[in-house]
Amino acid sequence: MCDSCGSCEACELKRSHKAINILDSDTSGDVVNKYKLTYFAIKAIAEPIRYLLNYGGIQFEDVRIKRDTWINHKPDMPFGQVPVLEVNGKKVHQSLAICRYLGKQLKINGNTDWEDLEIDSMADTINDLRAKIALYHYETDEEVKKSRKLPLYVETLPFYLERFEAIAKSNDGHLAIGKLTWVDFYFAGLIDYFNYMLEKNIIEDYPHLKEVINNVVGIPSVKEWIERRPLSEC
Ligand SMILES: N[C@@H](CCC(=O)N[C@@H](CS)C(=O)NCC(=O)O)C(=O)O
Repeated sequence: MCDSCGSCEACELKRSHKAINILDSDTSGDVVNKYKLTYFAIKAIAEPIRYLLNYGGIQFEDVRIKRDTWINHKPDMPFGQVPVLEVNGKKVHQSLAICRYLGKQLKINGNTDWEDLEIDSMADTINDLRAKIALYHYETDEEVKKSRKLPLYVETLPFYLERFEAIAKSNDGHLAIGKLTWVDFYFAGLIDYFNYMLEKNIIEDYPHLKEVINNVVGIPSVKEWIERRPLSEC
């Protein structure tokens, strides 16, 4: 048992209490927060948020909209897209901003503005990589898609992954500031989506990136979520 490892039973308990305490309460002290996460029935860009909510012991309604009914829900979303997190009826969009917010709430952000900057810059870089992969994966013109494939696999991917690997190595199996932060959850939550879009395990040859993932998915509450979450292809 330890007080700060982040993954033992004592830490889990402390975290779930902390998650409840940090949330707003009404004047009687009763916890009133209701969390609802709306997305499609896939992991993709909502899964880092689901990991963080589970890590924090925060109960949430996991709403999974079917593609054929999406058109009915779209007008209800602040910018017509999902994921959308709703806290006591207040809606907020943008997956990265939501992860950052939960990271702060759960105290897995930086201790200084500079540390927050280091975490943010990694998160934005992961998001840049996501955009480049998506540009290839979602291209509908087969010729254009083909022309994007080689540069993506041979140049772009190694460019990012080699740098991520070096960062993970020098940060003791984390992507920033040498300890578990929300950007580790961001990467671990997105990795299945990356692998799906690229049809390969992109971190196969990167042991320190595997460590980053394992440091997240090995946390009991996250592990438990992975075991019970609905199956989805990406
Ligand atoms: N930058 C936004 C992107 C949101 C986004 O692209 N959502 C897609 C699903 S991954 C969506 O809602 N698509 C349906 C639509 O645009 O009608 C975020 O990270 O939350």
